[in-house]
Amino acid sequence: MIGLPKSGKRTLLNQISFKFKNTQIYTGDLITALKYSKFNFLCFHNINNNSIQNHLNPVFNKIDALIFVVDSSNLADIKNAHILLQSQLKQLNEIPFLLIINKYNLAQITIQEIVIQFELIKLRQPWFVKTVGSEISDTETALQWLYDQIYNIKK
Ligand SMILES: Nc1nc2c(ncn2[C@@H]2O[C@H](COP(=O)(O)OP(=O)(O)OP(=O)(O)O)[C@@H](O)[C@H]2O)c(=O)[nH]1
Ligand SMILES: [Mg+2]
Repeated sequence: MIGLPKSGKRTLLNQISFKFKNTQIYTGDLITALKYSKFNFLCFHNINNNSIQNHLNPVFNKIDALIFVVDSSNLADIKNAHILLQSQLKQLNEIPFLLIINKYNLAQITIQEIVIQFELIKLRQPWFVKTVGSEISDTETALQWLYDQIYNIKK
């Protein structure tokens, strides 16, 4: 999981670990690691232009999917979010991609506009979009989709 600062990554992780009673196995300034059913969940809190691969320690030596969090209440950040997303997707193989549109209760942009602006139609890998608001959000369907994608690929 990556996203610009203040996109809401940490809040989302806390909600996920609370709701699904998953264990945060490590949390720090740079990364949070979470055990979510059969896959490990890694959040990079301060990713910039460096490749995710460069941040990986030997325990997490392969990335199976990418979750990108974007703050829909902050129009000024949308362009930078797209740039970050593109630079990261370029460095990863065609892994399943989940876009979480955060703070959708305060959105300044619609889901359709983000899909167009982020050029998701052009992606070659499977992708899925989920909007979340300030309440404990229903991330379950999106995470289940991700799990199914990873599982299918590994079968
Ligand atoms: N309205 C609203 N605010 C949110 C939501 N999620 C997060 N926030 C707020 O957005 C701000 C940034 O959230 P963080 O969870 O710290 O996001 P972050 O900076 O991406 O997390 P890290 O970079 O991992 O530390 C905080 O003030 C949160 O309270 C949401 O769904 N709705
Ligand atoms: Mg932060």
